[in-house]
Formats: sequence, C-alpha cells, structure tokens
Amino acid sequence: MNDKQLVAIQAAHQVKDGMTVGLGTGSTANYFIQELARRHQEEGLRITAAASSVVSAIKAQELGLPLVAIEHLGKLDLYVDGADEVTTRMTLLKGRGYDLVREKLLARGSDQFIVLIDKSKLVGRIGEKFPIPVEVMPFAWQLVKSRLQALGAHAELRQNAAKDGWAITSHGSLVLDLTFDSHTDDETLNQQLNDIPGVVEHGIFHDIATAIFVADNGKVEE
Ligand code: ABF
Repeated sequence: MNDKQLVAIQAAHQVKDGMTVGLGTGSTANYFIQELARRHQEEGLRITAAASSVVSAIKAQELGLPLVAIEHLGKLDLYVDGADEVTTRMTLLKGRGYDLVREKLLARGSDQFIVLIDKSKLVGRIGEKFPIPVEVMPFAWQLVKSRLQALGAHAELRQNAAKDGWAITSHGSLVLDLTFDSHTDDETLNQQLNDIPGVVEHGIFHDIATAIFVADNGKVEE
C-alpha cells in the first residue's frame, strides 16, 4: 500500500453513518472514494456524497456511491481532498487541476475538512513549489492581470494540455498562474486576491482545513 492510499483509508474511517460527504479530486481523493465505496458496500455505511469534479462524480457513480448535486446541499458534514502545498499554519495551495471553485465551495460548506498529503507537500510558504492558480472571468483577464502585476506577481495565462489554446475551466473561466520574485505573506495575498473584481476563485485555501493527515513512509500523522 502506498502513502496516498494509507492516508485515504484513514480518512475514510472518519466517516460516520448518515453523513453527507464531499469528495475531492485527484489521485489521493480517488483512493478515498474507493475506500468509502468499499465501506458503503461491505459494511452498509449509509452516506450521501457530493463530488468536486466531473471526474470524481463518475468514479463515485461507477463504484455505487449515492450522489447528490451540489445545488441541493445546504451544508456537508465532511469534505476530504488532497492538496499541492500545505504550510505549518494549515494554509493550502490547491486547484492545479482547475476545479478549485467547487473544491473551495465544498470545503467551506463543510463542518470538517480533512486534507490528505504526503510529507513532500509540506512547505514554508504557499507558492514555494507551484504557481498559484487564479480563475478569472474570461472578459476580465487583462484587468485582473494588471491588478496582479501591481501586487508584484508574474501572471501567465494557462495553456491547455495540447498547448494550442488557453485552458478553460468547467465553468468557462480562464486561469492565470502566479509566481512572485519575493516572498508574499500567504494571509495578505489571500485577502488581496479575494478583493480583486473579476476573480472567480483562487488556489489559496486559508483558514478552511480542520485536519491535515500527513503520510510519511507508511505512517500517518495528524
Ligand atoms: C486536487 O487534487 C487539487 O486541488 C490538487 O491540486 C490535487 C492534489 O492531487 P493529488 O492528490 O493527485 O496529489 O484536489
């Protein structure tokens, strides 16, 4: 069993009968979905699930998990997802795979948000290893880019996988990937990005996670 599987199984055992559970997206979240489906089938665990992406919805459906559309949810009991970076203050970088709007919506709407990572994702500051994704309304991208540059960011419009056009999210937004020459305080940057008109959502998840499960060579720390 690999480390991603290990944390995912541990998180799946936090789920209690009758819970409404948000399903994250990515390879770690996939292991969580698998174990949840196993518990649903073999142990009779009753849950209602909501997916943060089409990919996770299809996976959950294939494995027989009862799904509800996000628009029918007033709140969730638990959201479980991976992340790209996590600081010691439990601030996260997420959304390299585009679905950060739904991910943040489910994470914020949930009583608990468990983040599943291996040790390699622990960082001193957000943006240390990866650019910070910012989803923007298509007509707003140039004005938003200027605002971001004024904050000291390099902002690159993300290309699609084939590199023959721009990346479009499932909501029809564009993505600007931000890098900085000098260190910017995560909390301040989070607020600055929240305040820019035309920004749909961004990849800094500050003050949302309630627990981080960190796998390190076959062991899990909380
Ligand atoms: C998604 O999965 C993203 O927010 C994050 O970028 C990524 C983590 O993926 P993995 O678990 O495959 O490392 O939730």
